[in-house]
Amino acid sequence: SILREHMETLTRPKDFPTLQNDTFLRAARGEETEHVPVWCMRQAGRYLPEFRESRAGKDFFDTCRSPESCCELTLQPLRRFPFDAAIIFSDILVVPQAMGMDVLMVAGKGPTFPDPLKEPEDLQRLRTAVDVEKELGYVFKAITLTRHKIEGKVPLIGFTGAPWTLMAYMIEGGGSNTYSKAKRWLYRHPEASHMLLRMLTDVIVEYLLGQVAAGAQALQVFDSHAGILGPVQFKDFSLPYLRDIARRVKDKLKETGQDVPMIVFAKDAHYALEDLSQSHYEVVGLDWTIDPRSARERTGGKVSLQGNMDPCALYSPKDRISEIVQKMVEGFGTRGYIANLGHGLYPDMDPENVGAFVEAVHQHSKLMIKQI
Ligand code: 1CP
Repeated sequence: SILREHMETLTRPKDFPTLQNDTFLRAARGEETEHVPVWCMRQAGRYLPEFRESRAGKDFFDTCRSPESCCELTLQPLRRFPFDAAIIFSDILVVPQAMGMDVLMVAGKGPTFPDPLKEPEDLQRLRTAVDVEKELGYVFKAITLTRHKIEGKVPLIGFTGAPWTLMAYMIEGGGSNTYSKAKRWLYRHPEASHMLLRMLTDVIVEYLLGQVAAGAQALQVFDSHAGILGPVQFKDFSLPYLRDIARRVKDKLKETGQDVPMIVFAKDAHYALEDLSQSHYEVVGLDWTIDPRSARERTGGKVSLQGNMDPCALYSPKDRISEIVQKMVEGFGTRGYIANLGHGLYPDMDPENVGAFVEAVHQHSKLMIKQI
């Protein structure tokens, strides 16, 4: 273990402050903890008045390109709530930007691609060899700065969009109800679709490795639009790339003795739970449409689970939130479990209820662990 400590010193990139609360990392690896760790997707978001103030009048992607702003926005929720992890403020759409596409944030509409991919010929507009350090170095800087400023309080999570989810945005040009333009590619242009998914996968692997080198202590892959695919298309157009990402990132990290837990969150893809639990990710994130006990059964103790309270449950009174949390924690069990919502917080949510959620997870899980 002295050797192990020595190895850790050698590979520690930038002399970061010592981690004080590693509950989230231990739960990700299925180890024992004193309480169930908790964080929220979109915890750095518009439900916080200080977030709205910091973001006011500034372009969204300009904010993403400012390491100081990203650091401040990442830290804001930690000042209010005893979350067990932080997620770097950024967006999944910085990857299509790095590949040469324009993406604007339009107020009231969300992210918009003025010139989306329409036909396979349009793939020629994408950069073939993306210099990830040059195009996305601002994210790496934000991570390094935040890892220092977090002062070892909790681990810092890096993230990316999954290939299918990013492909969907690049073809749709923004959010969509049906994703029929992107799905049209899958049926009509399967080879071009696979080519695009491979291009995205290559950039994503480099991007995640860069995030770890910069200081990210865990990685989450968001396949937010997995649910629009059925089981057959998911197996063909998403799962192989999700697996490839985890395999390649882990193999590369192993070369330098590093090991960072990876989380896959394929929203609304519970038809793929068995497959996802055998895809080299330590943690499978769950949306709220699946029952905790059945998720445990179907993943057979192979992975840790993360989730999955309906975000809208935060509209309940606080005592009701506590009851809902207790049921959820009982359903998942306290080992190999990271509490979270089944998707991100909404802008109209009451920060006090977010606090009640975090407190309920800690309180109920501490009691349950003592009773074991
Ligand atoms: O001005 C604003 O603040 C706009 C709201 C916002 C925020 C706070 C957007 C626009 N992005 C973000 C930050 C963000 N995006 C984070 C930060 C860290 C945190 O969670 O605290 C993360 C992890 C993301 C990831 C992201 N962006 C996803 C995956 C997660 C998910 O919600 O499924 C997706 C799909 C996006 C695209 C995106 N960015 C923003 C919006 C409104 C959307 C969704 C658009 C749509 O599909 O309609």
